[in-house]
Amino acid sequence: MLSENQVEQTTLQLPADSKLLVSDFTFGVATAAFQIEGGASTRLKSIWDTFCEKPNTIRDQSNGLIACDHFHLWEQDIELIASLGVDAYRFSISWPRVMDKEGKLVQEGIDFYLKILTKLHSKNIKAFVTLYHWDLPQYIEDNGGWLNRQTAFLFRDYADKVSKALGDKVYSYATLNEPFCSAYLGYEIGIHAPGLKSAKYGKKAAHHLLLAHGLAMQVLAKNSPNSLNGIVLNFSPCHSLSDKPEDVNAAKLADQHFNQWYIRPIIEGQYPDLINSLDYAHQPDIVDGDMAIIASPIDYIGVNYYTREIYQSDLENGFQKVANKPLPLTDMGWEIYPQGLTELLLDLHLTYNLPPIFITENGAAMPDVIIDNEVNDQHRLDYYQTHLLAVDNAIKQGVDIRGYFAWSLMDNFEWAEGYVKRFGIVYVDYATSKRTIKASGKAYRDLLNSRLHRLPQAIA
Ligand code: GCO
Repeated sequence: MLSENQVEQTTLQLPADSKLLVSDFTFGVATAAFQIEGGASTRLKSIWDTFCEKPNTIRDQSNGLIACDHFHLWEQDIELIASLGVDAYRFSISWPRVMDKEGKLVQEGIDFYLKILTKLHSKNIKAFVTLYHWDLPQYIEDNGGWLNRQTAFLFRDYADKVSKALGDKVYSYATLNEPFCSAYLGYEIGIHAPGLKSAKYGKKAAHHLLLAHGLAMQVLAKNSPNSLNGIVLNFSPCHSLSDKPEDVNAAKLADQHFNQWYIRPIIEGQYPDLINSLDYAHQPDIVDGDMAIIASPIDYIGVNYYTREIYQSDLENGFQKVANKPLPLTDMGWEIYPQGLTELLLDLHLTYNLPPIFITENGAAMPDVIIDNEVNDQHRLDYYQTHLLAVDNAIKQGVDIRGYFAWSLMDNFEWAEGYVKRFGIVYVDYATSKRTIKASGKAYRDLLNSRLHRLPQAIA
């Protein structure tokens, strides 16, 4: 039983002066191709297909062959998205669906996305398209993947062909989603595809990813000058366990490795000073002119935020993540720390000369249960409530934030966690593919509708 002062809030509420209620603030939901599409027999293999086939890589031994079957259910999914009253939908293009091994466009693959774009347009929903959300074609990995400089040029070619084929139907492009995850999780510690593990690989892969981003930005500026073109990065503020100088330094070092390593070259054309103290074998292979390409102008920066991390000093590596997290935690074991989002946004704003920011992902995995067609995900709803206020707070302190996307539209393949972790504001029954809007999804919808009621012109 709840006591009187613990009344559950079943709606999302923003103060009347909230900067999120202005008519040009964009609210959306986000997904990624490999996590929802399925339809694997109609595309080439990606590194995630291969990774899933290896033993002990995915917690529930699952894969992305069917996933949410969005490949077949896309039309009803867009109806669902529209029913939530969002302004925008962020999704990714599967590179192995739209290009063949010779680097030629596959028309059937492009047609799939053209149908989606046309339907979104008919619903007045802006399309935020991510070109790379981790599903590298396996044949490219077979040639070294992101450790091979050539992959950056293959990505440029892919971005060129896709952006020409999609024409003016895309409101915004992101070149890459979270290059940190591709480089560090995929090539340095091996918990994501392609599962390589070497301290030598992480920064080399990261450099080629960043180069790919810069090359693609140049192509997008030419092919799609009217869309908002940028990149999506993930950040976790790095806090120190204590005030001891060695712990404070440990947190700073982790921040350089995991956060600043990606944003600084993009905004300032330089890696953090940490580069000077890296072992030679761990250094990225930088060719003259690369940094200027990486720093090609961007129209916006996408910020993904889930949690903060706490570090202490460590003699061997300089820093070590503290395993015991302060409560409360999400089902991923990630600390719920909304003030970290305000802190992060202010910090980025004060450190860099940034273009407008979109919060391109924010959300939480919770141990959902469905009873009588209802999912009462109170904890997720609370997570959204506190994080939306955290964004509002940052805007009020002067940060230029133009939009917010909930991760995720629906439960999906959560990478190494398989289908065990649910991030959706819509529940997916994987046996039947049935979708059910959770309490958090209804609250999100009601918040957006109340806003549209106040400002009927919100969807331009
Ligand atoms: C990410 C990924 C998502 C994850 C989400 C939760 O960009 O990190 O885009 O694919 O599902 O972050 O871990």
